[in-house]
Amino acid sequence: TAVEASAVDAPWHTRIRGSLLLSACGDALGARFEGTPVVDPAEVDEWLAAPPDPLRWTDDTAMALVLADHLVGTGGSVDPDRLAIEFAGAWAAEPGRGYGPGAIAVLRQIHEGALWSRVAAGLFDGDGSLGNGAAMRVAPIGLVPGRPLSVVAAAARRSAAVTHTHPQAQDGAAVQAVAVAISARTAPDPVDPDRLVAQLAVHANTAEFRTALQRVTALLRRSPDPHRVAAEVGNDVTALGSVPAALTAYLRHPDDAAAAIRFAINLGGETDTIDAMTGALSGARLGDAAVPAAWLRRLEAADRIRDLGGALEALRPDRVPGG
Ligand code: R7I
Ligand code: MG
Repeated sequence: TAVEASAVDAPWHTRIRGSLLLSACGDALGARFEGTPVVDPAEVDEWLAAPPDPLRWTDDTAMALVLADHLVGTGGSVDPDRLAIEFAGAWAAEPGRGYGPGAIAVLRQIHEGALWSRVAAGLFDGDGSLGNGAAMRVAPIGLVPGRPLSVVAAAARRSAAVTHTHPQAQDGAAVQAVAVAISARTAPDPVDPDRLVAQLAVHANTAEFRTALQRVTALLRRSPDPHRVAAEVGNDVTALGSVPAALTAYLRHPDDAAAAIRFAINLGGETDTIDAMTGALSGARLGDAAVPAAWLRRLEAADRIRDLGGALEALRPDRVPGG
């Protein structure tokens, strides 16, 4: 229809803002159901129709905004030493946002003066965290204009490393950032799920992640309901158990932001983070006009998020001197 066509034809700058705003909405809306193994869809519908005011987001968005600010400050690249200190500062200022235990351990030590490179790799008996905390915050890297996808993936890994050194957490960040970048760049064509997932698999280094992405492709052919998606690709706090789930929720409703967000919450489990990642993808494709007004009006710090979107857009190569 004409309405759908214009929504999917959203200009670039509205897509950057749309991604940041819808991700924050998804985080805030999903937080209510975080840790609920099986959610009641009727309760979700009620909640989405009349969410509280203000709609308060969690660590996912807090860290994404730090990263967006960082990118604006550096001109679009990742400086891990600075980024680590900035993340730690945001945690210390607002420790009650719902940070994961591994993240808290790293951020506390960095805040006390430790080098990220000395602490992040030591987490979980030296495995490094495989939590979804690097993927949940990575969208702004995919929204920096004009970067080749390989550069997006590399920057995502660098941003992940300050807290998440496990290869699966790094894959989660790289795949989510590249997915956001592709979603922000490829309108107005209809989404081709097979093609998108294949493009993402190129940026996954671990066999586990590539297998999970193959599962997404197979699953989408069967138009799965949320229960089935959670059972087959997961809905948990790991990167492997949440990035493919968020991608699936987005691809079930690529042209309807509210439906994608609802689908992600109905997965249950780690709803705030899965919803934040789904929102980042959906908003990147559809632009800020697709963010439901009832959510946007209530969203905590919506003006700051919008301004950050504008500042990221200003990094467009043709607007940066020498860029
Ligand atoms: O990844 P992280 O920042 O957590 C993000 C999640 C998001 O959903 C937020 O909204 C918040 O709710 O938490 O924090 P981490 O503590 O590094 O990782 C999350 C969890 O993953 C850990 O608390 C562990 O339960 C698990 N985990 C691991 N378990 C075993 N072995 C992470 N790494 C390992 C591991 O190597
Ligand atoms: Mg959270």
